[in-house]
Amino acid sequence: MSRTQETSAHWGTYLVEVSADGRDVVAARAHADDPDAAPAIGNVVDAHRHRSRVARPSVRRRWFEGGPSPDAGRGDPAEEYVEVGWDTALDLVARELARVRDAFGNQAIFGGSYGWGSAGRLHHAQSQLHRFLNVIGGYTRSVNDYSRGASMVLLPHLIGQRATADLRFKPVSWDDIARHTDLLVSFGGVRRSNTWVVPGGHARHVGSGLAREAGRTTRVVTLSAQRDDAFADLGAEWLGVMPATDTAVMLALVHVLVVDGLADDAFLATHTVGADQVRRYVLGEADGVPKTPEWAERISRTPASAIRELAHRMASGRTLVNVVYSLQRGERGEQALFAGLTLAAFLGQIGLPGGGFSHGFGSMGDYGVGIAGARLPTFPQGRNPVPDFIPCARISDLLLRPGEEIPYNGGRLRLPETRLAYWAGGNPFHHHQDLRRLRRALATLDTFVVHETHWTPTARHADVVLPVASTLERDDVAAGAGDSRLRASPCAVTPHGDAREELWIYTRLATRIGADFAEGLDSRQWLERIYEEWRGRPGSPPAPPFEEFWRDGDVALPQNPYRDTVFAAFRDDPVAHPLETPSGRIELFSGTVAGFGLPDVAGHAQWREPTQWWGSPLAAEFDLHLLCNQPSHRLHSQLDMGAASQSTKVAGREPLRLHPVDAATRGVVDGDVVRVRSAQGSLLAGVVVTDALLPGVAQMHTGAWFDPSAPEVADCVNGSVNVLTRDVGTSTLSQGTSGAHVLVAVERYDGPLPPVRAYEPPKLVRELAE
Ligand SMILES: Nc1nc2c(c(=O)[nH]1)N[C@H]1C(S)=C(S)[C@@H](COP(=O)(O)OP(=O)(O)OC[C@H]3O[C@@H](n4cnc5c(=O)[nH]c(N)nc54)[C@H](O)[C@@H]3O)O[C@H]1N2
Ligand SMILES: Nc1nc2c(c(=O)[nH]1)N[C@H]1C(S)=C(S)[C@@H](COP(=O)(O)OP(=O)(O)OC[C@H]3O[C@@H](n4cnc5c(=O)[nH]c(N)nc54)[C@H](O)[C@@H]3O)O[C@H]1N2
Ligand SMILES: [Mo]
Repeated sequence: MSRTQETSAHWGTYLVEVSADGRDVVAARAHADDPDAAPAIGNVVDAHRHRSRVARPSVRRRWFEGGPSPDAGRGDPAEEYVEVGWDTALDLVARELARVRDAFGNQAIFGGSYGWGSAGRLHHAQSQLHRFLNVIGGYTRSVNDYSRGASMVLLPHLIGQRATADLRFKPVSWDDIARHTDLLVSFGGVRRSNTWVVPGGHARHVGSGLAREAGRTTRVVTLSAQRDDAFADLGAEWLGVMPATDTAVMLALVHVLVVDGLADDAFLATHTVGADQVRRYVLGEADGVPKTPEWAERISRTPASAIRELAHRMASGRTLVNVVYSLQRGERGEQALFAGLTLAAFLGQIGLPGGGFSHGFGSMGDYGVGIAGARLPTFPQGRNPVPDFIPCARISDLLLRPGEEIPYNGGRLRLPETRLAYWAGGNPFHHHQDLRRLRRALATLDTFVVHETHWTPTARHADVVLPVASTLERDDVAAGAGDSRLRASPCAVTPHGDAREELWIYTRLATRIGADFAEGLDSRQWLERIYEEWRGRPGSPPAPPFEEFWRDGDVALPQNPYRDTVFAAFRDDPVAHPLETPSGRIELFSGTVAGFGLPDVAGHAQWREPTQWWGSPLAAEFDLHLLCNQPSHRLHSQLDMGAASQSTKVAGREPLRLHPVDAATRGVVDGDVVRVRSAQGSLLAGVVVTDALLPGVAQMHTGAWFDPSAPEVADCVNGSVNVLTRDVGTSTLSQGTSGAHVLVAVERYDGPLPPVRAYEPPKLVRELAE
């Protein structure tokens, strides 16, 4: 008899059916009461016992035999791994950590380990690793994320820390939009598929339903290069804009507001600083170029008449300006955010219900739910005494430019020399840009240790791979921001092969290095401890003792809608409730940022040409603008071998969407294989022809597993977009990722088709002594 139980992932809470022997997941399905379950659930069964699971601790043979050393062979598909027992593996890793620490210092260990891992609160891979590295003396860390790398640095200068946090955790609700907003103007789409994901997962996916409701009463305009960015039920009007050019459109909208007398001068005078500099800039007094709709059309291809009309519509009622994350995930990405905030300020509605500015509507499923996030149980990470850090997207720079300095947020960061990198819960060969460069960067290490469930491309670059138990193989608790329930996510099946919980691994590694990781507790005791600590904290919701919670399977979280935002109070009285900026107001001109004297970011929003846009000189050779956005049928690269993700593939590889005109000029049709080239690298993809794109724009999702097995054909034969993208910071201010965009050339590929080998494990040999 099989049994069915609940489990939780970033793509939601769902049910798994487990075989009678407790070994296999035989089915995975949505909860009956989940109104919009994620298709990613359909990947779970195949991925769980896939041959790409890591079964035993594995050591790259050349490292095993030759010892720690820089090695350009890392990631070579021909590299062999030696499977060893846990004692051998733990001895090797402990000895190497101690060597690096003692010979070079703890800053020579990079433990940033960016990545989403899995949803549980205890087995949170990064927290576990950080605690471990802290107890052995610390590590070089990373800050910010790949999602909002530019926003996280820029916004605090413009609106202060607390208002920045509100934009993320107390955004306007769909309910307020339905009730108050006449017009929602979204730069970048409100994609239904992106709302399937919430960090920590949600008990039910209510976001798209709320959005649909709001769409009944609120007019929605999306500006995007893709018509189907906004989901159909929203009934949005589509305005085409070439990627990476929104800033020009936003500035032109401000221009119209100014010259047609539609700007809210009273609000600008009392609640902002810098409106004059913006006015001078959009009128062309500063640089001789008035930022008219006609000027913007030449940059964005958005019709000037549509821009002019939109400005008038925006000024005629309650309007919300939304900028999704992707706009700032590119070179000069700060500017779109800065200009979007500036536009909202000129409309004068910031702080009004359903009006003003939002950032990230449609980017994650927790936006718009409108429920204050309850505090959740957390695994304590301890303290890191090492001061060194990098913005997370500067990982290749860290390894390739030791001893150099890079500009960051007005200061300069020294890049320490790194000997060992330790990654758990992330897949840099999914998330980072310019994978050929990343490969060169990793070649500089003495040692690369990776904890993984699967033989991901990152694991295949590691010297030591330790197999970890998946979410389905351990007890945990899960919830996301604004969630309705804190849920037990009990172990469903026995671990694959010799896989172990990370807590088990770190406990033993720490002991070998003479440190204490777990304070004598096993993972079940830790689970109880973080739950009880949470329950006992002032401000936590009423919750039963752990045993009762575990038996019941969940506890309700308070569902309090919030209204008390920083912006609402600031709007009412900017003197009594100033923002945490130098002026206390919204800084449309930031003296702080201007004072940094950066070559690429000024004190106010500006149109700054990136290298990756259709008007750049590069476009002569690379004549299509490729959007590299989030996949609908998986989370990033996770479970890409599963049925749901594979169902989206074309010719067995990641699909590339092309406009019919662009397909015709290249002589390709649906189902063809193409070679896609950028200045950085090349890949194979399967073609989908659609008129949902603007001509000149192509689109691929991130997350196909990097497959370097046929370099004579392409750098990746499976379609990982990050072989194409450019590894350069958004700007010298924030140093975020530029992964959202890249210019490419596309041609039909008629040669012999290499097989996709991304989901095969490497050649494994057993250590003879074991
Ligand atoms: N070109 C381009 N690149 C992008 C983006 C883009 O838009 N365009 N988006 C960026 C963004 S916003 C993000 S957030 C990143 C996402 O990048 P990542 O978060 O690195 O991507 P994931 O595929 O989620 O990688 C998580 C890895 O953790 C592993 N894992 C799961 N659970 C556990 C666990 O318990 N322990 C351990 N040790 N491992 C576990 C999974 O097998 C998987 O390999 O990608 C970024 N990269
Ligand atoms: N199903 C699923 N959902 C996810 C994720 C996932 O992996 N799978 N990942 C989650 C994560 S970690 C994050 S950070 C969020 C990311 O959330 P977003 O950054 O909002 O998501 P993207 O899909 O990268 O981009 C959204 C849309 O923006 C448009 N776009 C891109 N560049 C431009 C531009 O320059 N101008 C305009 N106007 N539009 C542009 C693209 O058409 C794209 O479809 O998604 C989350 N949601
Ligand atoms: Mo993200």
